[in-house]
Amino acid sequence: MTPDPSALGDASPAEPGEPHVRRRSLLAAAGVLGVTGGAVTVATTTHSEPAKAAEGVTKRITIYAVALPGNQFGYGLTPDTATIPGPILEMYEGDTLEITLVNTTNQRLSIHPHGVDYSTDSDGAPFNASFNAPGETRKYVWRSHEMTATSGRRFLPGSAGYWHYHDHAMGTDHGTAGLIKGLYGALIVRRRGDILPDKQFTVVFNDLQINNKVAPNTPMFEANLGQKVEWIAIGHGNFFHTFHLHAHRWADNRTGYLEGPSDPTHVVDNKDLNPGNSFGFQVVAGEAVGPGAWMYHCHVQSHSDTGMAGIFLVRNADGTMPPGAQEAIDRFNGHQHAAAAKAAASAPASAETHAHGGTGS
Ligand SMILES: [Cu+2]
Repeated sequence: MTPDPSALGDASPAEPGEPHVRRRSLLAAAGVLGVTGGAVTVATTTHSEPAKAAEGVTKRITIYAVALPGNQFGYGLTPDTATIPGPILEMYEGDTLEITLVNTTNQRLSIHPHGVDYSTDSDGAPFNASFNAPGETRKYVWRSHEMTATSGRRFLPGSAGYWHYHDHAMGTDHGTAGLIKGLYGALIVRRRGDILPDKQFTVVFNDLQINNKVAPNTPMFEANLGQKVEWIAIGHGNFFHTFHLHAHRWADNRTGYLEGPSDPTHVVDNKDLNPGNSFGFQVVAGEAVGPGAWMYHCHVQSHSDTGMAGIFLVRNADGTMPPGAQEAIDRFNGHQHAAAAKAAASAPASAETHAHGGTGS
C-alpha cells in the first residue's frame, strides 16, 4: 500500500522567507471519520475487559531516514524532503498508523513513539531487536484508543495528546545518538471533535539548540492575526528547559483551550520542557495583544543567551507586516549571543555583528 496522497498536506503553506516553518503534516483520519461533536465514547460495561480500539482507520505511510549535511539526520515523507524536526504525524484516537521506515543511511536506527500503543517489535529499541539495520526497510505499527471504562470506576485514558517520536537505536546500546543529530518529530493524537488549527509549529529544545539551530538561525514562525496556531513543544538532550511564548497564554490542559467560564485549569505562558517531555496547545495569533514580532525562547537565562530564542511573527490579518515588526526582526538577526561573540572575538575578520541587550524577558 502507498500512502493516500490526499491525506498528505502542507500544514504551513509555503511563503517566501519562512523556509523553517514548512512542515508536511499528515492528518491521518481527516475526511475519513465523521466528526462526532467531541463526545468521548466510554464503554457502558464496568466489567474488567481489555481495552479495545475504537472504530478507527489504518493509515499506511512511508518515512525515510536520511543523512543530512553537517553529520545530521532527518526523517522525511520522501527521501528528498527530510527535515529537522521530521514531519508532524497525526491520527485520531482509535486509528492505527503503519509506518514503513526506509533507512537510507549507513547507521542503525529506528522510530520510537511516545503516547501510543505498540508491541515490542515496534518498540524501536535495540534491546527488543526492533530497529533498521543500515539500508534496511522495516515496518512499525502504532495503535491508539479512546478512553475506556475498565473495572470499577477506573478509566483507561485515551491516547489523545501532543506526543512525539524519535530514533532509539543509533550509536549506543540505548540508541541515544540519533536524537542529538535530528531524528525526532511531533506526533499528535486527536480526539474526535477537537478544534483543528490553521498553522502548526514544532519546537524542539534539544540540548542548547532549538530544532538543531541557534539564534538568529532558529525558525521564525509566522501567522496572521486571528489564525489558530498549534504549538507542539518537545524536549531532548541533557538539560532542563522552560518554554516561554511572549504575549500569548494557554490553558495547561490537553488542548490549550478552556472548556468554559468556570474551568479551573491554570492558564500559563511558560512551561517546563525537559528531555522526553512534550506538550502542545493552540493559541489565537495576536489575540488581545495584536500583531507584532513576539519572542519564543527558553526561559533558563543562560540558555536564551546562548541562542535558544526565536520569533513568532504575527502579521496583520491581511498578511501585511505590522509597524515595527521588520525592525524587531532586524535587531534579532543582528544581535549577538555569547557563543557567537566568543567566536567573533577570536576571528577578527567577521566583526560585523553588534551586540544588544538580552534575548527576552
Ligand atoms: Cu533551556
